[in-house]
Amino acid sequence: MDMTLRWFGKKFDTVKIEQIRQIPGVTGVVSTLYDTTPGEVWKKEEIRALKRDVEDAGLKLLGIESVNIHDSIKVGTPERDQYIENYITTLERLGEEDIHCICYNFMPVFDWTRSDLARPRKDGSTVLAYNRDQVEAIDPDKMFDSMQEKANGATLPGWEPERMAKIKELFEMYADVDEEKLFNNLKYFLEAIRPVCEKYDIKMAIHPDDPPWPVFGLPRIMTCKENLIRLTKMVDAEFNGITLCTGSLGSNPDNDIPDIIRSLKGRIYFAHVRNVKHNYPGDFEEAAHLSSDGSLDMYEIMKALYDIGFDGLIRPDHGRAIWGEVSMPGYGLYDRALGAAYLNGIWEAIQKGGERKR
Ligand code: DNO
Repeated sequence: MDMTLRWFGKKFDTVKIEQIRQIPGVTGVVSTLYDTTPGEVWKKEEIRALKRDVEDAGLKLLGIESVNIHDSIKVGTPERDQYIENYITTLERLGEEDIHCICYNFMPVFDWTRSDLARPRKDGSTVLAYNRDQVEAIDPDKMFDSMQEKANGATLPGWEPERMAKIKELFEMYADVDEEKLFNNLKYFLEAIRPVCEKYDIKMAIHPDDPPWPVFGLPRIMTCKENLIRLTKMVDAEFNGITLCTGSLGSNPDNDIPDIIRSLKGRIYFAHVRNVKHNYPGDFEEAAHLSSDGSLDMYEIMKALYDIGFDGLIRPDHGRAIWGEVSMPGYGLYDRALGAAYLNGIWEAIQKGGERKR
């Protein structure tokens, strides 16, 4: 597997690519053209410039997180074919630059959602947190402002201000979209992009919905083992796989992550590995990566990945804000670096483990 970090590019990230280079065991990054909006065709020169920035620091651009999907594709409006064409052109250009793993999501309107981007913990750090009652008390029209005002001045991934400015229209677009429609529209999209993915050996790795339940009455489908398996079967081809995000799936205690990993053997191309702490039903907060700091068993998760022969990209995920760092919430350097080192340590121990000599 390749240990990576998510990097938002020179213009947008508080973390420097040279700093990422110094995290032991991290060989590459996943990045994106952060100032594009969903639906846009990515420019070749911009893809190359991003690649150069990464390679100049001695790292590899191993994947894209994300190429976001235009809402008309998710809703299935007549304009979707044009937007799918645009997406295909972007994939072609990425394929030509030797990029083979694309993370995307199919969440209506809002990407990852939290009630709090800086909930204090006992150790003095702050973390992203979710409280169902608090989220439900927010007027959906105000959700963007509520996230943005806590974002340390950063634009949050998946919360493009241009889209959010049209929030009412967005909600109207999705008025008659239920889970089945969303699944059908996802299938339509995947079938359309299949040839380009197969031509360039691009693996599409859908990100689970975060949190994995409906928010503001909007349907969410990438939520559990059954639905992830349904995705891989409905377009049963190698290119169609998943990003195994332990924190997103793991915020629902009913999801057994090691079991999900084993059930999706061969179709996991990217793993986001982080811990999450369940406080009580409807309330969770993020934690340090360490097993004992949260509710997930990180050893069992890494062991399941090891056992299925996982050889894709992996990255630590959201970190706590520690040591006074101010960054895009969840995406500082320090705690993610600790996470990468910890996950690499678990992996090495599993690899070398074997039978104990007596
Ligand atoms: C949040 C991220 C998501 C993720 C997208 C994938 O921190 O996990 O924004 O990158 O949903 O498309």
